[in-house]
Amino acid sequence: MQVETTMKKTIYTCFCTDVIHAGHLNIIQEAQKYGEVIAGVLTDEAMIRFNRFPTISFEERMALLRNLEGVSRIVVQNSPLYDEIIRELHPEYVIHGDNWISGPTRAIRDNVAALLAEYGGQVVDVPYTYNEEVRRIDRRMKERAAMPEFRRRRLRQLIRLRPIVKALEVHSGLTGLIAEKTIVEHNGAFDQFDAMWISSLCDSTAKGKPDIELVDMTSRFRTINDVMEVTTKPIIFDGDTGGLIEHFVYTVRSLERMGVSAIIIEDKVGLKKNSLFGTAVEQTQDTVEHFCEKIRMGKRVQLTEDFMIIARIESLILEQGMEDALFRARAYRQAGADGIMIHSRKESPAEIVEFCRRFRQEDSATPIVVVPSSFPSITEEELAAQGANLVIYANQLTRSAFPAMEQTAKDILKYHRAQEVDERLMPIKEILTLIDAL
Ligand code: SPV
Ligand code: MG
Repeated sequence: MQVETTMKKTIYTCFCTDVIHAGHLNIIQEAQKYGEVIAGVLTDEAMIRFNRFPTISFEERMALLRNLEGVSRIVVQNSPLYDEIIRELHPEYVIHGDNWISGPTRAIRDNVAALLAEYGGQVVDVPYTYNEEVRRIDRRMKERAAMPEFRRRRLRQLIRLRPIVKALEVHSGLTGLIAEKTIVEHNGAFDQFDAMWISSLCDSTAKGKPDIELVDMTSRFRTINDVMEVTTKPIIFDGDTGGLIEHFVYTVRSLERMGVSAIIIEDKVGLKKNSLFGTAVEQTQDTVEHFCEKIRMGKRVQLTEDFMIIARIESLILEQGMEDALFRARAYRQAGADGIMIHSRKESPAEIVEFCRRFRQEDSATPIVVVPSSFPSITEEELAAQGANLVIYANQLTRSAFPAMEQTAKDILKYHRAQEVDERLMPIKEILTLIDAL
C-alpha cells in the first residue's frame, strides 16, 4: 500500500517591532497561504544596526510573537542579513512588506532573494500596509523612544551592546535629523550613528561665538531641546569645565531631567579655550582634588542610575605627560566618574593608543571615550581593539557644511545668479519634504 505524504512548505518572516499592528497581521495572514509560518525576532544587537532602538526587551518582543495566531514557531535572528537563518531553516519562501524594496534595506532583500534562488525558494513582497492606525503606532513608537526615561538610559545600554558606540556632533534640529536618520549599507553591513554629541565648539560656532563658555546654559539647553524634538538617540552633552561646583550640580539635575544620557566635563579652570589650540593659548588645568570634588558633587545630586558623568583629561593637550593623564584617570574614577575621556591634538593616534592600553591594564571596565579630530586615520575597529568604548566625531558636520555654504555664497557673487550652483544643491522638492509632518 502506498502512503501519501504531503510535506508542508515553510515560510519565514522576520520582525523588528515593539508593537504588532494591522500590517504585521496582514503579513502573517498572507504567509499562511504559503505554508507553515516561522517568525524570527531580531536580537537587540542586530536591530540597532539599522533600526530604532527597541523600547521593550528582547524577551518581551519574543512574547509578542509567541502569542500571535498563525505563527507556528519562533526563532532568533542574530543579524540583519538572513544568511544564517536561511541556511538553518531552508524555507521555501521569505515574506516581507514591500517597503524593503527601496532604501538601505534593499540590500537585505537582494541578499535574501539570492540565497533562496540557490535552491528554488522565493521572496514574497506584500504591499506595505500604510493606513492611519499604522502611521499612528509608528509615531507613538518614535515618541516613546524619545521620552526622557527611555532616551537617558540608552547610552549605557549601547555601551554594553556595541563594540564601540559612535556619536556624531549635532547643534540643531537639522543636524539632529542627519544623526538620527542616516543609515548606510556597505558590503552587506549596516551602520548608523548610535548617539549625538552636543559640542561646545560647534554649538558656539553655529551662533558665531568663540568656544569659551560664552554661550550660556540657557542657550545650550535650548539647542538640546531643538535636537530632542526631532530625534530619539541618546545625547552626550559637552559641559566644558562644568563651571563652579555650586552651578554644576544644577546642570546635572537639569540634564538628567531632560533625558540627556551623559555630561563630559574637562579638567580645566578659568577662561576655557578650545583644546585644539593646545598650549598656543593660556589654559589652566584644574587640580586633581578640586576636579574630583566636582565629580563627587555631581554624582551626589544625580537621581537615576542612568545618567553618566564622564571626566575629560586634558593632560596630553596641555603637555603634562602620560603619567599625569593616567594618575588623573585613576583619581577621577575613584571620585565616581562613570567614564574617562582622553583627548589629544597630535596627528598620530599613538598617545591615545598608549593611554587606552595602559588604562585597560589596570581597569577593564570603565568606559573610555575618544575624539579623533586631529588623528582621523584611526578606525573604529582599531579604537575598539585598544579598549575604547565611545568615539565622538566632534565637529565634522560643521566643518563640512561651512565650506559648502561659503562656496555657494562666493559663486552667486561671482556669476550674479544662482544657476552655477544649482546643480549641486538639494532639489527644492526634497527640502520641502525633508521634514516629516506630524
Ligand atoms: C567640542 O567639540 O567642543 C570639544 C571637542 O570639546 S574639541 O573641540 O576637540 O575640544
Ligand atoms: Mg568643547
